[in-house]
Amino acid sequence: MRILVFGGDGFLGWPTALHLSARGHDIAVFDNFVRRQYDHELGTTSLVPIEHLQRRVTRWRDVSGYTVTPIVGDLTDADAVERAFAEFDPEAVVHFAEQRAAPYSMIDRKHAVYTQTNNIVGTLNVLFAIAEHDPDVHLVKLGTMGEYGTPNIDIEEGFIEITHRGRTDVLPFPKQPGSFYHLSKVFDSDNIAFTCRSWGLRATDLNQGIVYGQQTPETSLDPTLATRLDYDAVFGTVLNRFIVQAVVGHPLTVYGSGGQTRGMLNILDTLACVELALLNPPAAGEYRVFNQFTESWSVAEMAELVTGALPGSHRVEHLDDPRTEKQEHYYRAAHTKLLDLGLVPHLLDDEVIQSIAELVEQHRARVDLDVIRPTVQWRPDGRSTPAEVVRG
Ligand code: NAD
Ligand code: USQ
Repeated sequence: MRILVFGGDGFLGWPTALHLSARGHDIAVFDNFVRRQYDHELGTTSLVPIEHLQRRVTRWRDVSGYTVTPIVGDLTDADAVERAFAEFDPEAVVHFAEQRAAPYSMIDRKHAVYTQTNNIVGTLNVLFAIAEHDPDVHLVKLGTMGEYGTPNIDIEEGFIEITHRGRTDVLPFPKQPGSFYHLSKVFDSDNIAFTCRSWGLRATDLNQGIVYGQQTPETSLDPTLATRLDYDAVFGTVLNRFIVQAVVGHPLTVYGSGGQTRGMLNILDTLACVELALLNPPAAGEYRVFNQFTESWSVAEMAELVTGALPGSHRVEHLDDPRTEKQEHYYRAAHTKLLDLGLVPHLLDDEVIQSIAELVEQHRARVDLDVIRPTVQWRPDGRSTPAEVVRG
């Protein structure tokens, strides 16, 4: 299959591109390197050194014999997107190319506007390019479990059957996202569903949970092929952060009580899920949603798991929660559709944590302790989460 990977220079896009290339697909990656610019803006960098895209693709060709075509472009530039479609003529596109950090989107008005403009306009440009170039192209779009928020009922996979005043329909599951970033994904989902309904496009919205890990069989072949690993308070995600903190002897930064529960998955399962979605496309006009995670953990449980798996004594610190989020809440989300397609999950255990910790150990000299504590507050007045929200 000819697959165009938007955001193919990022944490997940690059290893996904290699995974698909190694399986014989014809891959192009499209990226504007803005993720590398956020590092400059925030004064941080990936824990694992990463190479420039040009060096990455050259090394991949040398190591594997396969070609990945790099395309430098900005998704918010419609002409650049159209050119990429015209030149590469994809049969499917995988869209990772968004500003993906909730804290970054909450820094201030400028960052909220940037996040929503970048993400929503970029996705609209992809939808128009598909419609104009070839409506048969399958769009695989990375969404987020955070679109649903934490309702006090079971979360379904995209849709819920509702009976109201004697009439029944299957409707989109209600959305209660917790940041301007998560909101951008909700707007994307509505735009994608609308274009499937009205233009007959075919799309898979992967509502992904929080990814942990960094190494994949392809990126491990050579240091030049490594993907990034973030541990700072803006882009670092909870489990990878806790492992880095434990390795360098920093207290584990649990926000609030730590009862916040989230769907999690290993980076290896991200690759497998995207591949499964591509190999099993929806019908023309179908908008489908898969909840892409393999197990749920609370933040406090993850802290306990990390401290238990790694040698030495570790301290867990409960910080005032900089976010507005429920810390104690019900959480049960369906995630059977990818399992039905054949996903065999890599579950979280001591060994997985120890292998990530080994990698961190190799690069521990690069850890900057100054970027670990959270600085971005959800409320412009800087006050912490109101008690009724914390209780759920
Ligand atoms: P990332 O920031 O490492 O990668 C995104 C890539 O997209 C970057 O290389 C960036 O330069 C590029 N990009 C952003 N805006 C662009 C634009 N306008 N034009 C061209 N390129 C652009 O993020 P990631 O962790 O790899 O996440 C990829 C996708 O998966 C995102 O959509 C994210 O919301 C989603 N996701 C990630 C996680 C996670 O835990 N990392 C969890 C759930 C969902
Ligand atoms: N948290 C801590 N301590 C930390 C870091 C985070 O307690 O040091 C808590 C947060 O308060 C939150 C939870 O851990 O309750 C998850 O935070 P996170 O930063 O790991 O994840 P999140 O902000 O939700 O965003 C990440 C990705 C995003 C993706 C999302 C999937 O950055 O791209 O969409 O995970 S989900 O959470 O399912 O929405």
